[in-house]
Amino acid sequence: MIGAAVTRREDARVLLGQTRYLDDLELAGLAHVAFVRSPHARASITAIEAPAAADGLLAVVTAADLDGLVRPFPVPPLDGAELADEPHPVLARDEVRYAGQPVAAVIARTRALAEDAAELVRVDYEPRDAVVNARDSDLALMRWSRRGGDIDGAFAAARHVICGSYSLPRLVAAPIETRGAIAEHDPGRDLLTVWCSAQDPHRPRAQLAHILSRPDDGVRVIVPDVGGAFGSKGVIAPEVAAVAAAAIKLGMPLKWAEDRLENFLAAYQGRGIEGDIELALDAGGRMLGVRAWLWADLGAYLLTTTAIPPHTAAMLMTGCYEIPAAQVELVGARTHKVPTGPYRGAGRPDAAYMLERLVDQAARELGIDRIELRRQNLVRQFPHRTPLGYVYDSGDYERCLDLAVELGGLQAIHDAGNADPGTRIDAATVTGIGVALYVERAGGQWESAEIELDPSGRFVISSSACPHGQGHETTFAQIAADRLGCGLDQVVMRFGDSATVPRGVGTFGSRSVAMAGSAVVIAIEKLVELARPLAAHLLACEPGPVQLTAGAFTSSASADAVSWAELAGAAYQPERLPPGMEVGLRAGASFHSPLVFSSGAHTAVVQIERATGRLRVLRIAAVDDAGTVINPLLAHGQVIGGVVQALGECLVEEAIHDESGQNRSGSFMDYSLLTAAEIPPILTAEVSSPSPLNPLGAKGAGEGGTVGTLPAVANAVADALDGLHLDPPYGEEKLWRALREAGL
Ligand code: MCN
Repeated sequence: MIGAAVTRREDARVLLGQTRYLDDLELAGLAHVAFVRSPHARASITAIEAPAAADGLLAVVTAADLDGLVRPFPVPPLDGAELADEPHPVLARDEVRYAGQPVAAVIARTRALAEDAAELVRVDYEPRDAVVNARDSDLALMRWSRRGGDIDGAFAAARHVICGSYSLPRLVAAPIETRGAIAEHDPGRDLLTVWCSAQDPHRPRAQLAHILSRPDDGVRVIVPDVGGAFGSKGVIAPEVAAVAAAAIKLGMPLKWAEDRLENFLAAYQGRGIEGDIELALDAGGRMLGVRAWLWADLGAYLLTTTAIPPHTAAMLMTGCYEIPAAQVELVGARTHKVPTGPYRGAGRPDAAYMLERLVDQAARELGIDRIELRRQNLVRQFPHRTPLGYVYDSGDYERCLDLAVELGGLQAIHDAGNADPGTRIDAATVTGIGVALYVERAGGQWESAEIELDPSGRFVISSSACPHGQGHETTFAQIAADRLGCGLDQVVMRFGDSATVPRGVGTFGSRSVAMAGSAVVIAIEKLVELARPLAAHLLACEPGPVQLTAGAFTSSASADAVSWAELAGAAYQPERLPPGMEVGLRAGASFHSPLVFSSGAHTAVVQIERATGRLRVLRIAAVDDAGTVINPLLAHGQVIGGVVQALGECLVEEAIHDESGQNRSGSFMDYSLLTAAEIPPILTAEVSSPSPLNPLGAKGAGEGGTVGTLPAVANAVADALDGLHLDPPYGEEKLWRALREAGL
């Protein structure tokens, strides 16, 4: 089953409309919450006055009402980073720091009445000037720096030093299902239950336990079906914490289901980073060292994971190259905008974009072919410790590069004598080709799984990972069926309820298959060990030579075989058990490992219309290495989804705040996503360098598409513009002006 292109078991439910998302859930006596939000990016609050009464109004809850009940968001330490004591508050109290920040929760019998009543809440603000650009901010929420190898020596010895400045705008994750939660407090058991549209139950539970100063088992989080997250539901919304606290305080179950405008305004955003970066090379083009100064626009406060993407970007600054020395200085600036956090790729595209643009510039300035310059400097020996301290477990970067060049038809363009962009101009268009490689940090930390053979002979597996579109219900069942030798339909997967699934970390960072999938493997190994004595007993032989082969237990000492179904029949009948064996067959395991590193090479061919500046991506070739792939069909879907998100980032996506901190891209009228009609042919191929760090050999596939395509397209655009650098998104006006600047 491992490596089989099985179609998703969950799709029938999705297609028949049988899924149940947060807003589909109802509870008896449920009241509804709407939020009063700050209209200003920066202001002092001098007074908040609730209406005396309004139709259906039940309560107005402000920060003062939650005194003693809530603390700000937890912000864990991060790898030597200096983090300011500026955690996101649940509700704003004396000041607001971004437009859209929740100030008061208004509770009414229906959502519509709550929204009407919210308009009657009077908040007096004293507005102040907002800081919107990271480099203008003199307030840091985060500082981190590291140097490794002889960086001064590298730059002193360099024959060439190539410099570049790059910038990526903020993006919105835009999942189809927006955020939301239902909270109910049972005072008898002092149990808070929160149904939450989240990536997993564990992190929301830990965040709520911290914010509400409750023990872990005083909070139960249930994740229903989730309509996408793309990183944006790893940290609970401050609104969810407010809903939970208000449900406890008021003693009534509450629901908040966010609308699209709120999601644009107040859901944490992704990217938003700029950098100056320098590459030192010797006369022959060998890379000696890299130095980077990064400014991340972290927004107004630290959420639990705000500091992680820029840290990941900083750590990946040597990419897939054998660069002996590196130095990175990172400032996470405070601006008066909604905070940032992980968005698909979460720092990896940022690093790949800056480094791969710079490598292209180096190739140009040194007069070396850009594919050759890359090939010459690739990491070839694994494990490889980067000067910044990551240890790459496995990979075949050269194979990825060769395949991507071949798949993208770049060789043919070269062979046709069209390598020089000058020869690719015709009356109507200019054409560019781009190549980029990437390394993707994946896996790490730990996950767990529990498996039970139930009396009917089905395997019920509870996993600490939690799907929100990836297809774990199929993938994890494949892993189990493979190891158990059973059919897929004999495996039942359970996810997403902190009261019934084992503890774990969560679904993010392309880590579920490598970590939680490996936990399933180990739990199965334990189950098989527990089953062997029972099988031996039923075979009337010694357990020693009993083995599981093709779904049945056999022994050299017996001609018979015992199936899992027979074991299930016996395991719950004490009189059929060998002496000392417990009733039932169940096992649990956790798995931990260091990070694993996926990788890949993408190429892009683009054409810019000279009269209009319109960019057409003609094709993308994506070659990705996720180690052992469990389900090539689903992994391919992940790559395609990621590539399309990256194309959106290249072509149209940009979250814009004006100079007063107002969100100017607050709806789908102003923030565009690509539609299927705008997607070029995406050619994919796979390289497989199994990871030595887990029993599956698996690495991550969930983000690679977003990481490789951005720099490939950016390099292709620069190639078309005869080397002129532009940051995305590549809108028509920007390209039209650039064509004129480049004399094209
Ligand atoms: N897979 C595989 N073999 C591997 C690795 C992955 O077959 N060696 C396939 C499996 O089908 C698996 C899927 O790819 O279910 C993703 O696995 P993995 O790379 O382990 O990533 P996670 O399951 O941890 O998912 C997280 C990742 C991230 S970080 C974002 S962001 C993202 C993504 O998944 N958000 C998504 N893909 C998404 N897809 C959907 N539909 N919706 C989102 O919100």
